[in-house]
Amino acid sequence: MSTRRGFLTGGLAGIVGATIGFLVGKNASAAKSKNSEIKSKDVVVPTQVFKGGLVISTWDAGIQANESAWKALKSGGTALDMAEKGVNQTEADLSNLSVGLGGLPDREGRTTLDACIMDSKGNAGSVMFLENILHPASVARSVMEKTPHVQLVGEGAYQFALSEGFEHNNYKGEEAQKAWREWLVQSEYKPIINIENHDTIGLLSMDTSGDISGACTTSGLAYKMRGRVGDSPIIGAGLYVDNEIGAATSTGLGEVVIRSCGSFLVVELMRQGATPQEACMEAVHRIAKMNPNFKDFQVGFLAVNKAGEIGAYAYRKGFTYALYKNGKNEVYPSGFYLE
Ligand code: SD4
Repeated sequence: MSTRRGFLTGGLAGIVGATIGFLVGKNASAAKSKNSEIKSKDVVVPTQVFKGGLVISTWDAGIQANESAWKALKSGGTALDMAEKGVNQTEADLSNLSVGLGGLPDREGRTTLDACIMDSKGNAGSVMFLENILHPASVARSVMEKTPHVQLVGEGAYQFALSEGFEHNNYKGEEAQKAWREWLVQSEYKPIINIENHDTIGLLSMDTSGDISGACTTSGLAYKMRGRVGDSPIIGAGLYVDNEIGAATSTGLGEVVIRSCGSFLVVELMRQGATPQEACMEAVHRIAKMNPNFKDFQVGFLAVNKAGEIGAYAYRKGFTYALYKNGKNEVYPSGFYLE
């Protein structure tokens, strides 16, 4: 047991998680050594795989995304189809101010989109700083499936999208444009917690074979500098999937997530034996430690492991997530760090 928990520090040390059925893998003998620190070579191999299907996604809007993901599963889709179709639902909701073409624009009044997707085989695709395309997550899937690359940016991503049959879309959200014009009066750039109505959608899906995929899509921080890219389209930051272990996704201030390789960190912590909840907490604690003088931000992580256990934790109060599991699709508040 001490090997499983040896790496956990500070506030997590006393937490006894509910992880079930995990074995330390081929380096079990190393794990049994006197050294209570888990060795990086140790792999915690799940012995139990959840096959009931599951979707977890960020914020209240996740509830509709989960429904779409579930529909994809029911019509024979894979975990990857679930992830794509799930977030497509949110992208198509033009009333959403943080995802898709209805999202709040950058300082120059232009909405630029970031998205990525990852499948159960470790394949990944991403688009960043993409304009005038309704479904960036689907373009990310095309990057993954049809190019030898992982990331396409800006004009190149846009041209690729057109070549794949995605249509140019001129939509400019009235509400978003109005908010931007109001912002212009002071032109003060301050990422504000939850006020931007964080709705970035990060979604993790498990199909009935127990395979995991994920997608993350956003219009990013409101009134960002032109060209700014957040964590959401960055593999390992906004999203990471390791089908052997589990997956994680993030929302909130992308800069702090990128600097901590947040989603990759969460998955690696699970690999070393943490429950999804412990892993999300440790990632948030680490971000808190890295940013001791800067408290005016929000960040939240979601995670799932092969056993179908989930984790959700945020820096501040207010982060919610939607979970579709065992026939129920409901929104829950996450735990949080800052009292
Ligand atoms: C970003 N993480 O661009 C995104 C913003 C976000 O809900 O999550 N908003 O930094």
